[in-house]
Amino acid sequence: QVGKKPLLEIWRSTLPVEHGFKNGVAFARNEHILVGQLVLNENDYPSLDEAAFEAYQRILAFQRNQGYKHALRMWNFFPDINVGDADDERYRQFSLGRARTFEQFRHFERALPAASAIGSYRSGLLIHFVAARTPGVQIENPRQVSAFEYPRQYGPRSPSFSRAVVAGPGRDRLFVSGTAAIVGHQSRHEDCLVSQVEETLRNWQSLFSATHRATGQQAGFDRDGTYRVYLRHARDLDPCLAALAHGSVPLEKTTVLRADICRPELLFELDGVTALDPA
Ligand code: 3EB
Repeated sequence: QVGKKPLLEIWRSTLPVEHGFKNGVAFARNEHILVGQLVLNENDYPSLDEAAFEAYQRILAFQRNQGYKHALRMWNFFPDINVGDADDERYRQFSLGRARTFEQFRHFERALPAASAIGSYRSGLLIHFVAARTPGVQIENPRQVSAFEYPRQYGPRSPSFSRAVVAGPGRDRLFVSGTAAIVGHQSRHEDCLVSQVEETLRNWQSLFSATHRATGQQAGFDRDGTYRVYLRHARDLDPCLAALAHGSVPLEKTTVLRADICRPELLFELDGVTALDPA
């Protein structure tokens, strides 16, 4: 954690909010969006693949039933994300189950939410989500192969997420997925934290440009946004913060978490939500 802030993010709505707990999902909603969380006990399922499949079945059904059928953003947390060899790695098993749910929908690659997949300390598969009544605008990164088109070497199914999503109806928010030092589909700068941060910030700038091309709206590291760093090694904190400040990331709006990331060689990942000027 940077400075003395509490480890807390508060999402405020200017519209009336209702909240509740239904079908295992804790949620809050206003007239445009639904936010929620689901926790599954992995021991109730034969595998993480099955747990992820079930979690996504339940979340997507919940969103539809509530009338917010457009999934915009998912955060996925589970322990031991890098444990297991090759296709048995837990991240790849999670990706398999998640993809088996999304694959049931036609043209699902064009409507995937932005996402992050992060190693946690606590047991259980924890998923946070944002869904909306109106569709988002998918943004892909020309510097990176789309995750849903990653080649077979990264697992039995490609990861089901978009690089970023512009949220409707006002197109006033950009949800940026967990973004790391990947160019094309390959990890870069395996043993250099600072170079990974710099490569990641180039990916963000490329996403900001792609957003401008898609919507005509300016996007950037604005101070109304919130940002989250996932850092594999606590010892990298100081050089990480220096590289972020050099890249104009607003540190006072950034939460830093010590966490494992979905490829073992990645040391750093950044996700966030930025404000967009009205269209
Ligand atoms: C990557 O770009 C890095 O599986 O939901 C980033 C964001 C990553 C989301 C996910 C994975 C996910 O492939 C890993």
